[in-house]
Amino acid sequence: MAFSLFISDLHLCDSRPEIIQAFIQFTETTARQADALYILGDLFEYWAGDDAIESGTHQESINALKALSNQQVNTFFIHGNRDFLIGHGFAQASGMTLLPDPTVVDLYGHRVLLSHGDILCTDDTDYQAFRSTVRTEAWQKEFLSQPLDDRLAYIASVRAKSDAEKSIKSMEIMDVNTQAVEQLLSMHQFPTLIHGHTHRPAKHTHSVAQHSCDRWVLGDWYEQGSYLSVDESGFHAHQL
Ligand code: LP5
Ligand code: MN
Repeated sequence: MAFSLFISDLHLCDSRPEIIQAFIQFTETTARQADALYILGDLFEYWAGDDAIESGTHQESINALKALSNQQVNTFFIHGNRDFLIGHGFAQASGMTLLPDPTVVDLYGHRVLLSHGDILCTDDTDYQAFRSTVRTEAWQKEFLSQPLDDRLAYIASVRAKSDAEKSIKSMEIMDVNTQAVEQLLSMHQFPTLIHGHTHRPAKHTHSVAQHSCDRWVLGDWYEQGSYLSVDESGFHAHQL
């Protein structure tokens, strides 16, 4: 039966080579059988700009994605909060198609709304303020004009600050806001929502204006890979 796959929050980085290998293996096995693979953000621990590819950054993973798209599997990417600087250079090297956040797709008779999920964390006002700055074209243009080493140093300081702030934020603040979820669901005529970001894999059901909408939260790949599939019969969660 034809199917498509969804993953997010792999946080690939050289310090976790086993996750890189798990991902590559996934692209060579399960994903190869699919019609499409949707990566819903935070594929990488951080992304400093597409010019980093030239220095060999993530070459193996990019090659694996390219091989997958050469095998006629459609591959799509939605930006995460850690790899929002992924651009056309990456898209070209990996064969992936970049999609806006959120995006609605029709798959085997199911209407599906795809997002990284960070836009739904509206209670995290410090993060949302940070996000609205770094997602502007002007900020990104200025940032990307700096030498790669300077960018990497800046990213290290932002990561440290983010970790420090996260340690004192409550779990509720860092989760999605129910009202934001339900607003998004009604804005898009009550689809099934799939997102990542919170690293709290689950299936939730929201009752919105007399519609019942499922919300699937994808898991991260820190300890073990996981993915969601969809086919004609519906949605299925899997562990690697
Ligand atoms: O990713 P996760 O789940 O750990 O945390 C997020 C939010 N944090 C972030 C920051 C990223 O983790 C790290 C940066 C990634 C690299 C991006 C590359 C290019 C950009 C260059 C740098 C801008 O997204 C975290 C949320 C959490 O999700 C849950 O939703 O809470 O948000 C924060 O903690 C952000 C803080 O609240 C605000 C950070 C302000 C930083 C300001 C810059 C200070 C510079 C320091 C100089 C000394
Ligand atoms: Mn994220």
